[in-house]
Amino acid sequence: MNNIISELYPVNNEVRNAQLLDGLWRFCFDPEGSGEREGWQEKGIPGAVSMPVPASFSDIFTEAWKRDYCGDFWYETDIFLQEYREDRQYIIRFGSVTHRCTVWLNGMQIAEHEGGFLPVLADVTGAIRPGKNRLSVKANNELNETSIPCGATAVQKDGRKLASGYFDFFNYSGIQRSVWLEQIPAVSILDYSLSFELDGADAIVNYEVSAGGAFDASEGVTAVLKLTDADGNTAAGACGFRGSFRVENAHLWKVRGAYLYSLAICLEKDGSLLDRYDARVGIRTVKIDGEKILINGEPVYLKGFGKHEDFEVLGRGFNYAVAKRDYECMKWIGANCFRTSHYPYAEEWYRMADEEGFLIIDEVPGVGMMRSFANFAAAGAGASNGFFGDCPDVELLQKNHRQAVTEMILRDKHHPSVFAWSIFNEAETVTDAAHDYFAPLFDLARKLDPEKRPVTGVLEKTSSPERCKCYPLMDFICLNRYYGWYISGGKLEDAREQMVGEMDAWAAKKLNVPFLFTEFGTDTLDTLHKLPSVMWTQEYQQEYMEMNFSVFDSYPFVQGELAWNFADFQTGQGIMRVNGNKKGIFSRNRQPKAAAFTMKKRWEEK
Ligand code: EVA
Repeated sequence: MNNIISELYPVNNEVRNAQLLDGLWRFCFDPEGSGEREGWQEKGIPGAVSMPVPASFSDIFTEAWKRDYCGDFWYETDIFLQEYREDRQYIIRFGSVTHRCTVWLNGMQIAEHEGGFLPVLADVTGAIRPGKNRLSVKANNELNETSIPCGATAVQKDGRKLASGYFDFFNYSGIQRSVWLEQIPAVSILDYSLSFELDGADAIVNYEVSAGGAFDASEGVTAVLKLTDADGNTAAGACGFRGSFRVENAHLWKVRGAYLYSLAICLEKDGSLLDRYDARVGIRTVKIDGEKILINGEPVYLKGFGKHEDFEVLGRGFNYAVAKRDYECMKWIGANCFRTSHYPYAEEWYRMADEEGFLIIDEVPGVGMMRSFANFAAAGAGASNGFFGDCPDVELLQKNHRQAVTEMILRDKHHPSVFAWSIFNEAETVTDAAHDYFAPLFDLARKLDPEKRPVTGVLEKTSSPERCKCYPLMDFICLNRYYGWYISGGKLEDAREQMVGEMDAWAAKKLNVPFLFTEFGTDTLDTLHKLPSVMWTQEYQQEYMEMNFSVFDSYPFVQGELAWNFADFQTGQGIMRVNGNKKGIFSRNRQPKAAAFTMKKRWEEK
């Protein structure tokens, strides 16, 4: 765990410098897994080709074996440092490396990280030198039942490995997010936490700042905070490592009406500046009150999508233009929320959501905890298994899961957009072993979050009101349901009856918590029309949505609808997928299908 190095997003100011290392790196596969033994970290990688960073390597090549490659692979680049300063700390920060990596600088190991969707941090103070430095990364994208997401790795007849995820998205891999070299003061701000209370027109901001390096607070180092409004006027200030301050007539961050303050957090000694971190702050509160979700004390009905980081050629590589287009499409359709299904996204997504006023359910890669690549279908057919009872090393799995929850909350707790944490998607939840596995992870999330946001998990069909043992852990309940697709496909009236049957059973429990539909949808080809409709056509997707909406509207505890999926996305190959999952309301190139207009009409009125 990288808990000593700060997770704070890189900033540039008078004392901090963050240099992007993105661009064309050198790349090679290492199918024998022999690179480290052969000293590639010292000698350089053999037979390298150029590879864009950030991007998944998968859809860059034209050969199938490279797209489907599973095993070790290497990236390498040169970093040029003009001057080494003794009073600075040097940090290399990868937004993520999927799914695990070891990193060297000039042949010296500087980091090792498990988990493919959260930052990899390396303190290279002392290791980096003036002039040219070689940065080498050995990454690996195998899947197993002790890492998250879960899956299996098979060896094929030709000796090549093949990953099969217990999940429905392509196992995109590589350095998929930006890489930075940060230079920060030797005495530096490690972390800060904020929480908010509303008091009439004012807000009380409770804060805590932690600092590290060669310093001792008793030696006269102090934290000084200054909050500035969007017009550049000072709104509040405070001194000391913890405390609270009042913002008079606070301008609140609202859903689809964002307002961000700037917060300068400074470390000072005898009036001189040691470090400064520039944060953006959205003042808002989150609360669950009975069946309602309250933002700033007001109920909000969630409208939006489960998404993926996914696009042509880039794979899961972050790209500002694609992300911006997604926000524009979501605004056009009247959405206000999305879930980062099924892993924490690149941090730029959250920074943009803060600005655009979207709510986010932030999800760890706790997906595939059911031994089936298509549990949504298997479950529909009544299948289920006790994943946690016979997982090969449940303690190791839980350790990796705990690490992901910790790193996600440390990374994302500052975002006003993030209003809830999701601990799993469609895990097995029907055994006592599942409950015992998840309970400590829910506790951990509650403990780590200074704002005590709601914590949830996402339930598939087997997790029924009668059988699920994990819903009592959740602050609100998320259901993924495909009545009219995997169940009673093509028979929407039968589907409605079954769906109502299940909803009546939930209602009878009188849980007095909000419910969200976090997935519902139909595979739909953006080229296919038919009257009367049949499955896979755009007309069917519209009728399915209308049926679902009418059921949602008859249960007041349903407080949101996140359709599956925002856009079509790549999956592995199989008879259930036509070059990927086609449940998008938008096509993969972000154009609306017919149902988008149905949803726009509803969401603009709701
Ligand atoms: C689907 N169903 O069938 C989706 C999957 C998703 O892509 C699910 O949570 O239940 C899963 O990953 O299209």
